[in-house]
Amino acid sequence: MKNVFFSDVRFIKTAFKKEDFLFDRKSVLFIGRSNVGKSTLINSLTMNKVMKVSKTPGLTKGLNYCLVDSSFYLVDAPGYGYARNERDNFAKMMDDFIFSSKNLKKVYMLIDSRRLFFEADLELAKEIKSASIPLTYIFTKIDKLDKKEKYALDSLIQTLDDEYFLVSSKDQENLSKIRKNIYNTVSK
Ligand SMILES: Nc1nc2c(ncn2[C@@H]2O[C@H](COP(=O)(O)OP(=O)(O)OP(=O)(O)O)[C@@H](O)[C@H]2O)c(=O)[nH]1
Ligand SMILES: [Mg+2]
Repeated sequence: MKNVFFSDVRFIKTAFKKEDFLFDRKSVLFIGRSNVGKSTLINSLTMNKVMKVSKTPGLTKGLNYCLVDSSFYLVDAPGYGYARNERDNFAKMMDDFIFSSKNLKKVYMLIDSRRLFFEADLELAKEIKSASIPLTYIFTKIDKLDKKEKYALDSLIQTLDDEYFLVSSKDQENLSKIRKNIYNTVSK
């Protein structure tokens, strides 16, 4: 397959509860701790400033739907592990989304490659697998790694059974692979 580009990209809406979710098209979901770079990645993939990005964690609220080429949704989730009082709401919303979305084809879990896995990541990964939804890890911010961190990431990757990608918002290299992966996922 040649390079895949997402040419028509539209922000559709923010959903806060089950009644607001969209089931009319296939979707892929981006999750991860606050500040790992979910919204940045969606903007890089779409080459569009469709999502809001900030240095301050906790910016994205609700599930943000972005429609690509009138055919599928990229869904940006709020980060976890930041605002304590929002944790219960977040857990309920994600449970609803993961278990009620027949059209959810894959979850991309973003992991800050300097920090690697936290307990919350592993718990959520377990839940996604229990719902039989394919899970792919994306390690972000690889431009920031020092030697020791690179070694830690390499060691971790060797233990992974699941599909994964490495990305940096400073480097276009792996974006094309991820676009292809999304395209193949929603074309099945
Ligand atoms: N150096 C570097 N910075 C990045 C990268 N990806 C994201 N960032 C920065 O990380 C910060 C957080 O990015 P966001 O995309 O808002 O993160 P998020 O996961 O959507 O955060 P929440 O919505 O709060 O959960 C921003 O300052 C980005 O510019 C990357 O690959 N490399
Ligand atoms: Mg965000």
